[in-house]
Amino acid sequence: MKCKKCGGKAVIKLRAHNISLCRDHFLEFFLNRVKKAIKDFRMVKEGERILVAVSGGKDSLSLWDSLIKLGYETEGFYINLGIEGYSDRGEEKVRKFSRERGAPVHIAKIEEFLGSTIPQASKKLRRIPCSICGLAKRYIMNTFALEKGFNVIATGHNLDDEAGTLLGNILKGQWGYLSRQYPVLPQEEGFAKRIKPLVYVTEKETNAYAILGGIDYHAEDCPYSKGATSIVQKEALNLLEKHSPGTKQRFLTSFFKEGRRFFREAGKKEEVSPCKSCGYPTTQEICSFCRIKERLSPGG
Ligand code: Q46
Ligand code: ZN
Ligand code: ZN
Repeated sequence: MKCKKCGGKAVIKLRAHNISLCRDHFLEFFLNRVKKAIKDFRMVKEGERILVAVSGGKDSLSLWDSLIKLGYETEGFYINLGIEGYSDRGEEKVRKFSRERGAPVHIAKIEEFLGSTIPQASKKLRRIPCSICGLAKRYIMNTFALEKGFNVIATGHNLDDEAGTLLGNILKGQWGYLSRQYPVLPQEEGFAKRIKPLVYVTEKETNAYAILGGIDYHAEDCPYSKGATSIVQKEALNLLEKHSPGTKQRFLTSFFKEGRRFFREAGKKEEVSPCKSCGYPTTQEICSFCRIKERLSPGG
């Protein structure tokens, strides 16, 4: 197998693009895909500071690495969820990456915001950990970004994640979510802009980028991610992809270009106003984060 660019020894075959590439040309290919996504969706304006949400895993560290290589001004943000062993090992990888690249990272502990770790909160409220975790991460990340003057929050969702979410929303008939599924969500009152620069690269490509690029990432999955429906949806898409390479990319791109607009009506947002307790935008009097925090407090 030879590299299509230089004739050297290829290390990866990309069936969706009908090419094989050597290490160096693959790393270049990956960066070009990230660059193209940023340009196609006009994700970043000149001078904008980017806060990169990092977990220590291959996606978020590959994202941070590529943004640094593409010359963006970035800082990392890690939230330690207090999940025994797993969270501390993730934090270690993030700190190491930050030291090696000379890129600043901010570390937050969820307990400082919520008064409990994710496993404690889940037990006390009898709710699945992910439902509290997702909401709390979004809240903490957003308030931190706005407070510190970051215009943009970047997350490591890749093509497989986005195509899987799209399939899930269609299967569940969540039409309102469909109109808001896009790789860039603009800055709105009380919310920082959110971007997904890995939307054109697959999980396999991101994995290869992390390994070939020498990124020391946290290979463990969160213990609560097991059995998630999203994994089954991704597997279903991989089966289709195997049969017809390029399916995932076509599915997602045609939705962004053509399909999404049909769901605009369903996605009309309810009026938001500042939370009476913390000022965060909410459709209710008190935001969901404050309500969870209240229930977790000693007298709650
Ligand atoms: S939501 Fe759930 Fe993830 Fe939080 S508890 Fe783990 S699996 S980390 S993206
Ligand atoms: Zn080559
Ligand atoms: Zn609030």
